Amino acid sequence: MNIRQIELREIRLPLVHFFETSFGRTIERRIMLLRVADREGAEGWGECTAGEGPFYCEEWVDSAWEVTRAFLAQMVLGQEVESAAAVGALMRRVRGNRMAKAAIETACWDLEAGRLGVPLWRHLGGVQAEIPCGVSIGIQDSPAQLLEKIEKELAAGYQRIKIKVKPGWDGRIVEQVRSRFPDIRLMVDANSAYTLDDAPLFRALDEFDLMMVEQPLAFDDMLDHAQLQKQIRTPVCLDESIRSSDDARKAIALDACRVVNVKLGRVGGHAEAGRVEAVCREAGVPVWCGGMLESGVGRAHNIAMATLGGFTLPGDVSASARYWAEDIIEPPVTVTPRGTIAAPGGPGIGFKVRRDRVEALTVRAETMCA
Ligand code: OSB
Ligand code: MG
Repeated sequence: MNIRQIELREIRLPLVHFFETSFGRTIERRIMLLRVADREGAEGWGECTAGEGPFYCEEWVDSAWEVTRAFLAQMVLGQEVESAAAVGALMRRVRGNRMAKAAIETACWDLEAGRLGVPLWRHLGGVQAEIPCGVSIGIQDSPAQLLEKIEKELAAGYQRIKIKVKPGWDGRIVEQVRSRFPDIRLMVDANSAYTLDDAPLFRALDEFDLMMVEQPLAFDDMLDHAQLQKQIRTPVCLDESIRSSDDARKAIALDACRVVNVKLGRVGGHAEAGRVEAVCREAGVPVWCGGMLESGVGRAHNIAMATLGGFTLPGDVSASARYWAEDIIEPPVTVTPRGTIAAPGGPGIGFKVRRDRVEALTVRAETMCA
């Protein structure tokens, strides 16, 4: 593989409904898309999952754009590598910035699978032709609104409900949801909104039979999560804290988590995501695919990753229509009545990028060549 051209685009895409977490509310996404092309003109698409501000992690759209333009693109352009699996190593000198790196790396995987004429999910070693899906429901303006949303998602077939929590929107909300829906698969995600001082809250949540509690404590912590896990029955799931397969290995060794949320951007791309999956699978720790409010391109990459064997729990990858009035891929991602997404049969990511729509949504673009 030899990448000759990298094209960056920022698009603006308004969400159908605002999405609120403990770190803020998103109404419109700013998304960096990335297209790679080789000498023969084969192309691949990636999406940077950095958000509008450095709140989920240190990266955001503008930092990703800048580090790609000033450093990462030059490290990859014109370099002969054996396969997409080797692209990550070309960018090793740059520390962190994994979401920016993943945009390039995942685009290269799409290009490679496309050139081979095989679906990306098969090329990655995926074994599940259909993946189980859940939904992540943000903090709402009222409990009634939350209950209504849950009702609607269950009717659509989704296999598990995740609700966002934050101080003031936690114990009593979970209690209301559980009493209205006694038997559903339910979990909460705190996005690092608590400290060990809040252990009593999490002990109280044990009573509601949650599948797991996701990232309750600091984004860069493992020791306190291990302390918390000792005090509660509900499994702790780590999201923000797991940036590599080494992190996964250490978190498991510490018993800081019993479930892992894998996000392509957070770990730097498909190769590392595969290593996280392998470490967890070998340790008997189930994983699932997280989401970052992706457009169709990122969503398609998530679907491919989630077909790996260790992804045994329903993830946060759901239908395009839950986020966008009109997606940038064709066809949009849809969910079956049994709450699954079928892995696509076409080559590469298996969805066609709608160039006309991307063009219409673009607010800036930059192309770099070898
Ligand atoms: O913590 O999983 C998270 C969205 C933005 C930032 C962080 C998270 C999320 C989600 C949404 O939970 C998942 C999705 O539906 O894409
Ligand atoms: Mg999370």
